[in-house]
Amino acid sequence: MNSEALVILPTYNERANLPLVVDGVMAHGGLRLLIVDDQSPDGTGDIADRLAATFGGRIEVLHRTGKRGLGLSIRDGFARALGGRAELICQMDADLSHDPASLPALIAAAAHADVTIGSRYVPGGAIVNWPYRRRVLSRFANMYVRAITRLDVHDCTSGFRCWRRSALERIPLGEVRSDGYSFLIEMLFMAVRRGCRVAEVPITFVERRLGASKLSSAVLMESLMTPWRVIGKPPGG
Ligand SMILES: Nc1nc2c(ncn2[C@@H]2O[C@H](COP(=O)(O)OP(=O)(O)OP(=O)(O)O)[C@@H](O)[C@H]2O)c(=O)[nH]1
Ligand SMILES: [Mg+2]
Repeated sequence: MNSEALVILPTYNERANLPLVVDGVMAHGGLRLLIVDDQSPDGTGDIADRLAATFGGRIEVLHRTGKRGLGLSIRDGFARALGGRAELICQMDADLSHDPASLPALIAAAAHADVTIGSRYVPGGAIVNWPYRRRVLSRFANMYVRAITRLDVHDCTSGFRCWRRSALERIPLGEVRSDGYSFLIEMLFMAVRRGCRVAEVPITFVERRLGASKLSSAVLMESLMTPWRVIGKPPGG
């Protein structure tokens, strides 16, 4: 496997999941890990430090302070990664919804794309244990985003991605304003607008079994507005 690949793992209250995800990522020889914790009240940050000590040198932990947020965390992770030597920079959730076993496929596809997406909505992709309303919401979100932004991507809201360093370097990270799903949409739109080639590889997304979701209605509302903002037009305009 590419020895210059780094995986960014944002965490907030994932103490039960983190050791399992870390084991899964570390099972792939060449990979390094950057855990970005937002001062999780459940002590995930301490667990991350212990894991970093166990896997000497392959894991770094970024303890964020200040405003918490998934988008802010991944942005800080990207900035840290670009300051290092990684040629490929992956991002994935730490709640076991994204299977570390899919990382080699993502990384392999990155040979021919600037950003590769682990996709639920290409042949071979699947979702396990999501209630009907979550499936409908996610499908609707993707149709909505595609219709407004004209992005030719089946899963615009997947947070399982692999970026080439050169693609991330093209994006002015300081200008990315949104959080949650909006952050994912905005990053993808900016990348495509700057000429990045997108590939999708099928993944099986599994609903989290441990810990609590941080998905809020504010995050969903923001996602409704973001496609209009990124294309630079008011809704309906
Ligand atoms: N550093 C950091 N990580 C976060 C924050 N919010 C969520 N995360 C992490 O981001 C990943 C995705 O969060 P989830 O709570 O699973 O949100 P989701 O996947 O959109 O929602 P579900 O589908 O319900 O799981 C997980 O690894 C979380 O621990 C945050 O504010 N800061
Ligand atoms: Mg999740």
